[in-house]
Amino acid sequence: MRVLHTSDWHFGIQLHGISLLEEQKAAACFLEQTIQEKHIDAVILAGDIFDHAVPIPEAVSLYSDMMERLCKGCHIPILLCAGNHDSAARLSVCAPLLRDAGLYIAGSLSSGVEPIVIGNAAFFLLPYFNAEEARYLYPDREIRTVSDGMTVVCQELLKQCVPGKRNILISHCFAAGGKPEESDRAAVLGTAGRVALTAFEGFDYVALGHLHQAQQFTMGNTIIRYSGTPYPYSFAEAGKEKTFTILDTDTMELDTIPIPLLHPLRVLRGKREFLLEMAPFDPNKEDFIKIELTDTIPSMALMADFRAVYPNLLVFDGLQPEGSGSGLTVEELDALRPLDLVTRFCEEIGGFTPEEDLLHLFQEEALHKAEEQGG
Ligand SMILES: [Mn+2]
Repeated sequence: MRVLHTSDWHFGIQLHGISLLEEQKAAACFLEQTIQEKHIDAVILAGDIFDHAVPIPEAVSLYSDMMERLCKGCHIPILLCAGNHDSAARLSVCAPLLRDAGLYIAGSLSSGVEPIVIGNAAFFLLPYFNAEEARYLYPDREIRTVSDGMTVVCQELLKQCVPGKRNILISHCFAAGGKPEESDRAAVLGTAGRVALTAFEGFDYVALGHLHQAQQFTMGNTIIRYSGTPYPYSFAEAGKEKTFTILDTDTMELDTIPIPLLHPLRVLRGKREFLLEMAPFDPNKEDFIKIELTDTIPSMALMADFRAVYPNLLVFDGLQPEGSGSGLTVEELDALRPLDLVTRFCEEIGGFTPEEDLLHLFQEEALHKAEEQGG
């Protein structure tokens, strides 16, 4: 059997204020084409179906249309779980009815999850959850972090593994050791929400969503993989290939299918004169463009000159005027302690240095809360 794994579609997401619905529609068409050409038997969507808990109507329509085309048009089952961006309740509306149509949805964490057996595989659908939800479900187990929660939940699920089948877990979480992308907005505060890979040991394949870059780990005989998003959702992903993952459940071999992009993302970095002179000769003027001027402070007038050539110029950057603060990369942000982060925020946004009392309050209240909720 051939299972296609994808995640983090984030229907309704914007890129620097531009709707990506057309790009997502094109990706959905390509998914349908891939299902037919590669003889796919089942599709996994590992969370963050929508970008917001209350998605815009156009995003809901696109999702509805895509599910209909896959389930009814292609006659294949779809297995999906909620991510941290989804509303569990909204995503799982009519879920028991939709099962009959081949659409399997897990909204929120619940006990008694039974495997869904399709062909030679047994699928376990596990939506995004925090430590609190796991504690509520298993009050007599010691669960302090989301990693503890995942360990307990997986131990329960593993009891129901189906012998002779490939047991596949579908989940949405931050696996320890994973690399976040700039567009993984919710994934950057501390390490409290990270799940130890050992939690997954025992399954044959773990189809993950949450991190936007495709990546893979192994733990014993367990393959743990993030498929990555179907489209780059930040300029930090410019030039990186986006793919669908295909798992052959007979051989356990993996294949990736590159996804064509309606508007590739491109960063043009250089001196103003050079970039302006080269622009008319650029064969791909419709790309989503970010310009970084290395010798000039950006101005509205200059941006208009570039936009005359590049209609999809989304970010216009350059030398910073004297005295302005600098941004942080994901890696820098990741390395900062939460208290440094608050200090920076107060200094850069509020224009004041926070007093000890305020930091103490944050330490006690906010940080505790964030750790409880697992990021
Ligand atoms: Mn996501």
